[in-house]
Amino acid sequence: MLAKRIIPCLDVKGGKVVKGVRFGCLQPAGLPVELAEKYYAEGADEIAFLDIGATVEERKTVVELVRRTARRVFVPLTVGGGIKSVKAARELLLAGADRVTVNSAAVERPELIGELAREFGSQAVVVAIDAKRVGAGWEMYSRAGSQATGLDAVQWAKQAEELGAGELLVTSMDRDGTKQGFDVELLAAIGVRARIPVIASGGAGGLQDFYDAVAVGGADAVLAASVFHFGELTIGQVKAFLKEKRVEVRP
Ligand code: 0VR
Repeated sequence: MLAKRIIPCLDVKGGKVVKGVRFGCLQPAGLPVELAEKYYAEGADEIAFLDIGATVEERKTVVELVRRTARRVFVPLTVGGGIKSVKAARELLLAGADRVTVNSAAVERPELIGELAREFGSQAVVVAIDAKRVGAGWEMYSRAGSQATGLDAVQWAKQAEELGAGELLVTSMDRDGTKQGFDVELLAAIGVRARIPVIASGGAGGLQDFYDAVAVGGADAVLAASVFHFGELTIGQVKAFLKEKRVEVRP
């Protein structure tokens, strides 16, 4: 059984780590490289950077952040936010990222997923699914949660896999930053359809949430931001709890 991965997520805007609730009211949450080093020292299995700024300037800043982090942090770095082309992905991978995540650009041009997979291998391509509950299902959102796409999130996840995605980063917009727990129904709905790994994201509030994401939601990895940035939980505490519950984790 593959170990479940714990992935702290650093949402970056203006060169600083920020954290909001349901993709809004962003608060400062620390310095990116220092925070990444701290989480690496605490035993993070991967580190995710999400560039939520919208400008070209921001993109240059994030490339530099990745370059500096990759010299100090020796676990896989996954970087996303505004990636629209193979060229932009290559710049981040050459700077030291191991994988890129795409959302809006893949919704607008689904063939981007295959282009990235053919160029870098599926293992370097994560498709981010930002989903909001609508009726009995979930709608896919793009553009940092601002644009309803009209797409069914579960269908889109399946399509992303068929197009070449190596992993799915499934974020519940309803739960993001709320610490009310993951949307395990969303995770399970996608997990039963997709053969590729699913990273749970959005809503981590306590130790039990991490367990529920893997045991009930079937996630292969768990991403969190608020509880780690605001010092409510450490990665060590999460891993010890999961180990106690007989969930395989990397020491
Ligand atoms: P927590 O609930 O704090 O653990 O959030 C984890 C995860 O949802 C966030 O770090 C991140 O995926 C939220 N995403 C986006 C965004 C936040 C602000 C603006 C845009 C985006 O595009 O994903």
